[in-house]
Amino acid sequence: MDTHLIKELANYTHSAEKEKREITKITAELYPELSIEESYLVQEELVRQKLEEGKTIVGPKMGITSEAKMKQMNVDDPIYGYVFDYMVVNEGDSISISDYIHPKVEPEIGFVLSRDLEGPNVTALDVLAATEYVFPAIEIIDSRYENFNFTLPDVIADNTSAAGAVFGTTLKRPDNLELDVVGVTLSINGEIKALGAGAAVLGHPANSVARLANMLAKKGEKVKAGEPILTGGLTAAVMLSPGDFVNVKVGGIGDVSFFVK
Ligand code: OOG
Ligand code: MG
Repeated sequence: MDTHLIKELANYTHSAEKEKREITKITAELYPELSIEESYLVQEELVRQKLEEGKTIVGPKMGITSEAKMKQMNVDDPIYGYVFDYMVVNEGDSISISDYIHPKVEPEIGFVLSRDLEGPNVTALDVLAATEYVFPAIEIIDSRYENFNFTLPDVIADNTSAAGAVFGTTLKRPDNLELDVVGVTLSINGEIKALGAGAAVLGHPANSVARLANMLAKKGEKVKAGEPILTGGLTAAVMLSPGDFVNVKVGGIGDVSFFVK
């Protein structure tokens, strides 16, 4: 895959994001043979373009880490992408639906590490020993592809549908939590739309951070201390509509909310 094609594909998803416009997935016509490895090269170029525009990375995100997400999106392997500064929504704030294409929300458990973790052999135990705190989070995903229809390489080249993140401010040390058996609810206007437990994410959300460290090691990068890390949707994602009040509650940790206008 030459650099010209990498740039072309990064421009393709990047311009769709900026113009809030749906596009046909890359593997439909543009480049059907796009592999996972190539799609991460496209993602790297997309990240480079954003950084060049002055945007900054807030933290990494894992995706497709639960069976609920695998089934909903019809893809079957964990992937990673990045949350940027312009995507962050403050807890309790409002978003405008017109700033997105077809946004959905998913409940997630976030981690912040006190020291860097470098793969390839990072375990969940390493992650928990290095965890400064965990927090409740809501991810807003907005695939640039028509009807959220994509293959794994497509979604990787689209920065894993990253569009928004609401980080809860109830920070808890993980020592006294059993993150695999904590319950999680996603409510919209007071009605529970989805629910699950921490174990939905690769058996334990710490496994997701370990997996991230081990995947990043392939390109010589690590999971950095201090960055908020999203471990992936615990449940299927839910479509947003104007007027929605979205709340995610994580047992023993706290809750986080925002409004949709
Ligand atoms: C891809 C993003 C997946 C998650 O938490 O599983 C993701 C998508 O579903 O559009 O962020
Ligand atoms: Mg997610």
